[in-house]
Amino acid sequence: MNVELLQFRFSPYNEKVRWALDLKRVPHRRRSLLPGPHMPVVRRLTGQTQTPVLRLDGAPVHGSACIIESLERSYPEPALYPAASSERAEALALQAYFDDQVGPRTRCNVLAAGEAAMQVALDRVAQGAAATGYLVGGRFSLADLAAAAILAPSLALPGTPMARPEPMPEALAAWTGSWADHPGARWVARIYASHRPPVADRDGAFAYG
Ligand SMILES: N[C@@H](CCC(=O)N[C@@H](CS)C(=O)NCC(=O)O)C(=O)O
Repeated sequence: MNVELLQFRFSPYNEKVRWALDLKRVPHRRRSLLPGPHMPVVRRLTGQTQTPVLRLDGAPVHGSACIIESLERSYPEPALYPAASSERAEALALQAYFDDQVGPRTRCNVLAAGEAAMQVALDRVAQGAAATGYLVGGRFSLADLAAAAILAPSLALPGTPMARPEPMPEALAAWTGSWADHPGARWVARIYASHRPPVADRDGAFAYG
Protein backbone atom coordinates (compact mmCIF):
# COMPACT_ATOMS: atom_id res chain seq x y z
CA MET A 1 0.00 0.00 0.00
CA ASN A 2 1.08 3.56 -0.67
CA VAL A 3 0.63 5.37 2.66
CA GLU A 4 1.08 9.08 3.29
CA LEU A 5 0.39 11.02 6.51
CA LEU A 6 -0.43 14.70 6.25
CA GLN A 7 0.38 16.03 9.68
CA PHE A 8 1.12 18.79 12.11
CA ARG A 9 4.33 17.90 13.91
CA PHE A 10 3.26 18.87 17.44
CA SER A 11 -0.32 17.67 17.83
CA PRO A 12 -1.69 14.90 20.05
CA TYR A 13 -4.13 13.64 17.39
CA ASN A 14 -1.31 13.39 14.87
CA GLU A 15 0.82 11.70 17.51
CA LYS A 16 -1.88 9.03 17.96
CA VAL A 17 -1.67 8.14 14.28
CA ARG A 18 2.14 8.28 14.14
CA TRP A 19 2.29 5.96 17.15
CA ALA A 20 -0.07 3.46 15.47
CA LEU A 21 1.93 3.60 12.20
CA ASP A 22 5.21 3.11 14.06
CA LEU A 23 3.88 0.28 16.22
CA LYS A 24 2.51 -1.55 13.19
CA ARG A 25 5.69 -0.79 11.23
CA VAL A 26 3.76 0.59 8.29
CA PRO A 27 6.09 1.94 5.60
CA HIS A 28 4.85 5.47 4.91
CA ARG A 29 5.69 9.06 4.09
CA ARG A 30 5.02 11.99 6.41
CA ARG A 31 4.22 15.39 5.02
CA SER A 32 4.31 18.16 7.65
CA LEU A 33 1.96 21.03 6.95
CA LEU A 34 2.11 24.55 8.33
CA PRO A 35 -0.99 25.55 10.33
CA GLY A 36 -2.86 28.05 8.16
CA PRO A 37 -1.54 27.17 4.70
CA HIS A 38 -2.65 23.57 5.45
CA MET A 39 -6.30 24.56 5.02
CA PRO A 40 -6.75 24.43 1.23
CA VAL A 41 -4.64 21.26 0.99
CA VAL A 42 -6.64 19.38 3.63
CA ARG A 43 -10.00 20.80 2.55
CA ARG A 44 -9.48 19.70 -1.04
CA LEU A 45 -8.84 16.15 0.13
CA THR A 46 -11.40 15.78 2.92
CA GLY A 47 -13.89 18.65 2.84
CA GLN A 48 -12.73 19.83 6.29
CA THR A 49 -9.49 21.29 7.64
CA GLN A 50 -8.29 19.16 10.56
CA THR A 51 -5.18 17.03 10.54
CA PRO A 52 -4.25 14.17 10.69
CA VAL A 53 -5.17 12.92 7.23
CA LEU A 54 -3.91 9.54 6.06
CA ARG A 55 -3.92 8.65 2.39
CA LEU A 56 -4.18 4.91 1.87
CA ASP A 57 -3.47 4.20 -1.80
CA GLY A 58 -4.59 7.76 -2.45
CA ALA A 59 -7.90 7.47 -0.54
CA PRO A 60 -7.96 10.09 2.26
CA VAL A 61 -9.18 9.21 5.75
CA HIS A 62 -9.43 11.90 8.42
CA GLY A 63 -9.99 11.87 12.18
CA SER A 64 -7.46 9.98 14.29
CA ALA A 65 -10.01 7.39 15.45
CA CYS A 66 -11.15 6.61 11.87
CA ILE A 67 -7.56 6.47 10.68
CA ILE A 68 -6.57 4.00 13.40
CA GLU A 69 -9.65 1.90 12.55
CA SER A 70 -8.51 1.76 8.89
CA LEU A 71 -4.97 0.85 9.94
CA GLU A 72 -6.30 -1.87 12.23
CA ARG A 73 -8.10 -3.41 9.22
CA SER A 74 -5.19 -3.15 6.79
CA TYR A 75 -2.38 -3.86 9.28
CA PRO A 76 -3.90 -6.04 12.00
CA GLU A 77 -0.64 -6.83 13.84
CA PRO A 78 0.08 -5.89 16.53
CA ALA A 79 -3.58 -5.39 17.37
CA LEU A 80 -4.57 -2.13 19.03
CA TYR A 81 -8.20 -3.14 19.43
CA PRO A 82 -8.81 -5.67 22.22
CA ALA A 83 -10.12 -9.00 20.85
CA ALA A 84 -13.11 -9.33 23.22
CA SER A 85 -16.03 -7.15 22.06
CA SER A 86 -16.80 -5.78 25.55
CA GLU A 87 -13.16 -4.72 25.99
CA ARG A 88 -13.08 -3.27 22.46
CA ALA A 89 -16.14 -1.16 23.28
CA GLU A 90 -14.46 -0.01 26.50
CA ALA A 91 -11.26 0.95 24.66
CA LEU A 92 -13.21 2.87 21.98
CA ALA A 93 -15.21 4.71 24.66
CA LEU A 94 -11.99 5.70 26.45
CA GLN A 95 -10.50 6.89 23.16
CA ALA A 96 -13.63 9.02 22.54
CA TYR A 97 -13.36 10.48 26.07
CA PHE A 98 -9.71 11.49 25.57
CA ASP A 99 -10.25 12.74 21.99
CA ASP A 100 -13.45 14.69 22.57
CA GLN A 101 -13.40 15.71 26.26
CA VAL A 102 -9.80 15.83 27.42
CA GLY A 103 -7.91 17.03 24.30
CA PRO A 104 -10.01 20.12 23.55
CA ARG A 105 -10.11 21.19 27.22
CA THR A 106 -6.46 20.65 28.19
CA ARG A 107 -5.43 22.64 25.11
CA CYS A 108 -6.64 25.71 27.09
CA ASN A 109 -4.06 25.03 29.76
CA VAL A 110 -4.24 28.41 31.43
CA LEU A 111 -7.97 28.16 32.16
CA ALA A 112 -9.71 26.53 35.11
CA ALA A 113 -11.65 24.20 32.78
CA GLY A 114 -8.38 22.91 31.36
CA GLU A 115 -6.96 22.32 34.82
CA ALA A 116 -10.08 20.50 36.02
CA ALA A 117 -10.15 18.29 32.90
CA MET A 118 -6.47 17.42 33.36
CA GLN A 119 -6.97 16.54 37.02
CA VAL A 120 -9.95 14.27 36.25
CA ALA A 121 -8.16 12.61 33.32
CA LEU A 122 -4.96 11.91 35.28
CA ASP A 123 -6.99 10.54 38.20
CA ARG A 124 -8.89 8.35 35.75
CA VAL A 125 -5.77 6.79 34.19
CA ALA A 126 -4.08 6.35 37.56
CA GLN A 127 -7.12 4.50 38.92
CA GLY A 128 -7.87 2.64 35.67
CA ALA A 129 -4.35 1.30 35.33
CA ALA A 130 -3.72 0.64 39.03
CA ALA A 131 -4.49 -3.09 38.91
CA THR A 132 -2.61 -4.21 35.77
CA GLY A 133 -0.68 -1.20 34.47
CA TYR A 134 -3.10 -0.89 31.51
CA LEU A 135 -6.53 0.68 31.06
CA VAL A 136 -8.34 -2.22 29.38
CA GLY A 137 -7.89 -5.99 29.48
CA GLY A 138 -4.53 -6.07 31.24
CA ARG A 139 -2.53 -5.35 28.07
CA PHE A 140 -1.50 -2.39 25.93
CA SER A 141 -4.33 -1.24 23.66
CA LEU A 142 -5.82 1.70 21.81
CA ALA A 143 -7.05 3.04 25.16
CA ASP A 144 -3.52 3.43 26.53
CA LEU A 145 -2.22 4.88 23.26
CA ALA A 146 -5.02 7.47 23.06
CA ALA A 147 -4.77 8.45 26.73
CA ALA A 148 -0.98 8.83 26.67
CA ALA A 149 -0.90 10.75 23.36
CA ILE A 150 -3.66 13.17 24.35
CA LEU A 151 -2.15 13.83 27.81
CA ALA A 152 1.41 14.16 26.45
CA PRO A 153 1.32 17.88 25.50
CA SER A 154 0.55 18.78 29.13
CA LEU A 155 3.48 16.79 30.50
CA ALA A 156 7.20 17.16 30.03
CA LEU A 157 8.24 13.97 28.26
CA PRO A 158 11.87 14.46 27.23
CA GLY A 159 13.21 11.96 24.72
CA THR A 160 9.79 11.28 23.19
CA PRO A 161 8.27 12.58 19.93
CA MET A 162 6.11 14.85 22.14
CA ALA A 163 9.05 16.47 23.98
CA ARG A 164 8.77 20.25 24.23
CA PRO A 165 11.61 22.41 22.94
CA GLU A 166 13.68 23.74 25.87
CA PRO A 167 13.59 26.23 27.46
CA MET A 168 9.81 26.20 27.71
CA PRO A 169 7.97 29.50 28.20
CA GLU A 170 7.48 30.12 31.93
CA ALA A 171 3.71 29.53 31.97
CA LEU A 172 4.08 26.25 30.07
CA ALA A 173 6.89 25.05 32.35
CA ALA A 174 4.67 25.84 35.35
CA TRP A 175 1.74 23.93 33.78
CA THR A 176 3.73 20.80 32.90
CA GLY A 177 5.64 20.94 36.21
CA SER A 178 2.42 21.10 38.21
CA TRP A 179 1.47 17.56 37.08
CA ALA A 180 4.89 15.94 37.33
CA ASP A 181 4.27 14.07 40.59
CA HIS A 182 0.78 12.86 39.75
CA PRO A 183 0.65 9.02 39.45
CA GLY A 184 -1.25 9.51 36.16
CA ALA A 185 1.64 11.55 34.75
CA ARG A 186 4.08 8.86 35.81
CA TRP A 187 1.85 6.28 34.08
CA VAL A 188 1.96 8.28 30.82
CA ALA A 189 5.77 8.44 31.02
CA ARG A 190 5.91 4.67 31.60
CA ILE A 191 3.58 3.92 28.66
CA TYR A 192 5.75 6.11 26.41
CA ALA A 193 8.94 4.45 27.63
CA SER A 194 7.66 0.91 27.19
CA HIS A 195 5.30 1.12 24.17
CA ARG A 196 6.19 4.11 21.97
CA PRO A 197 8.64 2.88 19.31
CA PRO A 198 11.72 5.12 19.29
CA VAL A 199 11.69 6.27 15.67
CA ALA A 200 12.91 9.62 14.42
CA ASP A 201 10.16 12.23 14.19
CA ARG A 202 10.94 13.73 10.82
CA ASP A 203 9.49 14.23 7.39
CA GLY A 204 10.24 11.89 4.55
CA ALA A 205 10.09 8.22 3.83
CA PHE A 206 9.89 5.61 6.56
CA ALA A 207 10.96 2.15 5.52
CA TYR A 208 10.91 -0.70 7.98
CA GLY A 209 12.43 -4.12 7.50
N1 LIG B 1 -11.06 14.76 16.44
C1 LIG B 1 -9.96 15.08 15.54
C2 LIG B 1 -9.24 16.30 16.08
C3 LIG B 1 -8.14 16.78 15.15
C4 LIG B 1 -7.63 18.17 15.50
O1 LIG B 1 -8.11 18.82 16.45
N2 LIG B 1 -6.65 18.61 14.72
C5 LIG B 1 -6.09 19.94 14.89
C6 LIG B 1 -4.62 19.86 15.29
S1 LIG B 1 -4.44 19.30 16.96
C7 LIG B 1 -6.08 20.65 13.52
O2 LIG B 1 -5.65 20.10 12.53
N3 LIG B 1 -6.55 21.93 13.52
C8 LIG B 1 -6.51 22.77 12.35
C9 LIG B 1 -7.86 23.07 11.76
O3 LIG B 1 -8.90 22.70 12.37
O4 LIG B 1 -7.88 23.69 10.69
C10 LIG B 1 -9.05 13.84 15.43
O5 LIG B 1 -9.17 12.93 16.26
O6 LIG B 1 -8.27 13.76 14.48
